[in-house]
Amino acid sequence: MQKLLLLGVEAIAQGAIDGGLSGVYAYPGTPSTEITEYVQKSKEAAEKNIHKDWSANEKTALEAGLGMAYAGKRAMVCMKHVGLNVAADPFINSAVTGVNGGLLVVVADDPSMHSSQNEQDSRYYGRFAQIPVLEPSNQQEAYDMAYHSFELSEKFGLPILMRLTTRLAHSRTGIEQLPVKPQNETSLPKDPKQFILLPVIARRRYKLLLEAQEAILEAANNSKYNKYIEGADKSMGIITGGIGYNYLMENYSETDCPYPVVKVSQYPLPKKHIERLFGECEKILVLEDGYPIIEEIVKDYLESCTKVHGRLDGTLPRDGELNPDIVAAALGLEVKTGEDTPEFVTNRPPALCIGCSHIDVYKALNESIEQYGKGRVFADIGCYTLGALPPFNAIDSCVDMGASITMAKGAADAGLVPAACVIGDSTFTHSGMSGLLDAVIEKSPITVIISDNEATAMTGGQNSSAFGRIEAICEGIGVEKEHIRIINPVKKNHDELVKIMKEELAYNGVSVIIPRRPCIQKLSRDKKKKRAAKK
Ligand SMILES: Cc1ncc(C[n+]2csc(CCOP(=O)(O)OP(=O)(O)O)c2C)c(N)n1
Ligand code: SF4
Repeated sequence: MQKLLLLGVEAIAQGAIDGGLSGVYAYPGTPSTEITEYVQKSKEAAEKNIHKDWSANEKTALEAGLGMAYAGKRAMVCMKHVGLNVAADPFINSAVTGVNGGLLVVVADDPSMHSSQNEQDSRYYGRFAQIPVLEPSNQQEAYDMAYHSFELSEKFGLPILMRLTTRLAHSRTGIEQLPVKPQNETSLPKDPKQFILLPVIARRRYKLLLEAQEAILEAANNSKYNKYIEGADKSMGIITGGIGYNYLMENYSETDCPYPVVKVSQYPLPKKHIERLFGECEKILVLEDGYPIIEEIVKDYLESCTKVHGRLDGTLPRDGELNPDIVAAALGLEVKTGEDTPEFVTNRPPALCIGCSHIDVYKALNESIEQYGKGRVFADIGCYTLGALPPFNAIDSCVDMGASITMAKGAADAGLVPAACVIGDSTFTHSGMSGLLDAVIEKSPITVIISDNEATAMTGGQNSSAFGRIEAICEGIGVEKEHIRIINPVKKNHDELVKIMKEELAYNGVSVIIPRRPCIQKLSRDKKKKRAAKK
């Protein structure tokens, strides 16, 4: 079989395609976005008619993936870690319904928060849902796991969670492909009631999930991804998972690791290997990227708590991602520092692009709202979050997708009137719409600015589900037509935009202002694509 040079995320996409995928459902989010983009660009996926359009948010993506798995086909759902909070309801319930065709949920975590609001660890969600969790330690494993995950899912009749972290997602290596499998035929679940989670059925389904736990643990004990690796020096044993294993091996690239190692890449924890390690070694070092979940579990279920070292006792930093140097320090090895960074390499703070439409929106907003005083602009997540930085200093919050409208409503309820909020077009259809409905029902005095650049710009300019629909959605939700104001935010319209903003801030009810101008980066990328297509 040929070797392909792939990023970790691309390896997952190719593994899923080769493993019989019928549909990918996703909402973009770094570092997971390229899984879906790879399927979107794949000729093979197009020939096989694999579903690959973006979903409005992670919850709708997961539910659609579950629907495909209900119909007997193999589906993959992809998101970044915080997306799993949005999809948590169907995710946890999908472990109770179970699946018919295989369902793989891929979640990319971002320890050190390179492009995220937190560094939550999705392995907790897998444990919470009580389903098997896969965590690749390299790109080949990512490919193999995606390929085989559908069989595992169909064997247990449960969704499978695959968790990876940024460095694995975004580094590249050669991948050996496996023979391509056909897609499943459409079929109905054997138990026609299993997807109807009425309490009487849900209780029965939940018992089945609990009964499956022993077999799921046995599968982890015997998984080819989990290993006990012999080592002569028993003064220490090492438990490591995912990319932590890669970093460990990097420290012993010229010699064998002298300590016994348990490599964990399929959860629940392979108790068999861990008990052996505890029996043989004087102390235990846990190396894991993300939260100290392995460390917590082994401390809980094995007696000799004092011999476990890791993030919880300060042997490794409590937060941030792992790297080979942190691992070296924990192993007591010399930390080899690289060359000093040359002076001309300086940190470049993120900034809105010159010519970005959000700039004109913030210039007008700052001028319009000044008379009411500070602290009343609730924003959301997207390029426009950079309005928090100088020279704009225009926003006062950014919490999670959709929180701008709802927080403005709550602040207005508390008497902060007027309250304004800024949200992007993609974020609006992701999770802003339902908050707008709350505000309309209570006629809250808020001014909603949907800064529409006709793209999901922050994650690379993917199509936005809001495209061409925003004013119709707002009207449908019940915003009064005369308080839906649309304007092109360019310099020559600055005074007009300020006038509109002042009028709507003074209105005692819900108003929506839609400054609409395409993202210039997306525009220039689209132009290039068109030119290339003409050649
Ligand atoms: C729950 C969740 N899913 C995905 C993301 C990743 N993400 C951050 S901003 C954004 C979209 C922003 O698009 P839009 O609202 O249109 O604003 P723009 O960047 O175009 O200005 C996405 C997908 C996230 N932070 N949280
Ligand atoms: S990518 Fe687009 S939306 Fe983001 S800052 Fe640049 S121009 Fe603005």
